Amino acid sequence: MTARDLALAPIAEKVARNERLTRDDGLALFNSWDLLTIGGLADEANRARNGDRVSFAANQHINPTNVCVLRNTCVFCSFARMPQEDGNYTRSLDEVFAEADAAHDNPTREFHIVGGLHPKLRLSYYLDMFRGLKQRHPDVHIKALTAVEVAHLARLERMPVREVLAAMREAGVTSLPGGGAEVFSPAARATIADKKLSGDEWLAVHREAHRLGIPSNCTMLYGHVETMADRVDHLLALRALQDETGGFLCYIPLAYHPDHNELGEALGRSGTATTGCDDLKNIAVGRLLLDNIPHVKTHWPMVTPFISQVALGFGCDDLEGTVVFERVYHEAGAATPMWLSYDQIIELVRGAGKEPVERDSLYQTVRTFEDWVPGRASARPAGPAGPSFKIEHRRAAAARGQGRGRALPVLSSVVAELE
Ligand code: V47
Repeated sequence: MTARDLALAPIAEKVARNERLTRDDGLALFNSWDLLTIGGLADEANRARNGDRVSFAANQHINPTNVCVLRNTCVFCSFARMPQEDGNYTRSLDEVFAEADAAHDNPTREFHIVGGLHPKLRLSYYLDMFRGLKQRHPDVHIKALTAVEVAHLARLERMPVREVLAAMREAGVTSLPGGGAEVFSPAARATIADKKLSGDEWLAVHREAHRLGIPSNCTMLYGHVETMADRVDHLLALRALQDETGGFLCYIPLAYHPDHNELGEALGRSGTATTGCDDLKNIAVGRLLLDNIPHVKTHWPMVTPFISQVALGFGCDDLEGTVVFERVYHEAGAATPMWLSYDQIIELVRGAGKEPVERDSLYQTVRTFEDWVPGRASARPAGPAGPSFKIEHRRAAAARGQGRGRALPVLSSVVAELE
């Protein structure tokens, strides 16, 4: 393929030779204006690996609690609440089971379970949840708890991370989601997620999981204060761990949403999420640098189903699934639908000229759709009914007049105002 930006010509040759890209190549890609060349190269790399297949899981997101001890220091997050803050919630196990029961009349294959770092919820709460879900829905895979939640439970229980992971696996967890990675750069992390576990600690939890035979996903949160070098270094750290363990199934770039959180306010970004070009570039560069991770997923609740459809031609072979009810990004201003039906997902994939494949959490094929008749799919619910399932946006700390922990470089003016 001929690059229009001449800086990309050597990279195009490497992609054609299936040669590993370097840090400088990553920087050249992120710094280039030539989106179509970058997308074309990523499409080439993806087709060589996955052909025209695009997979999705019929999944259901469940967020057991939004109470989080990092509420005041993860300034990019709009989901978390203090224990006494308006809008805080913690589900009983019966409530979680009732929410999951929406799966009975629907073809759910995966529960995606992530939430806040609750100061009091113990490991036994989560293990009972996993066992109860497995008992009620034996065929549904459980993808649960980010590395951050696992490390939090290990601290709370004074147990090694390895033992927490082994207990989760025993209770029915199939894989770990990729959240909590944010961006590994210590400088960016100090600004956006000061008290969260470090990049090395995040990688250590995934390394432990992989050693135990628990595969996982990985993510990068982009579009906030990170530099292009931060992005490349983050991707190279993921690639290095994958060389070591082979345990990552999928990479998902996560587009920062700036509404109802302190970072968006401090940056003056409320209402302005990432651009379509940057969303597509992050997908494509992820595909090109992560030559050892089998799948790249586009997360339509964040970047819109429209951008996700285009992303399928920019190196992506996996699409976020049916979801049912999404809180993390909708709290932060995402204006996308809460869920997509089977029909909508199949149409979206076919509209991109690709072949839809339903998969399970381990990327095994569940079904293909040659004989699919639109309209016959069981409709997905619009989320469980009831007031606690509505999104009630958090008021940012400044508006509430409550202070955050300590001053961070980029946010110092906002913090001064708060203190
Ligand atoms: O770690 C939080 C992100 C993640 C915002 O493995 C935000 O399949 C954008 O784990 N703007 C949690 N992003 C979600 C997660 C996940 C998501 C999708 C797929 C998978 C998977 C896992 O959500 C957090 C953080 O990076 N997040 N706040 C925000 N304002």
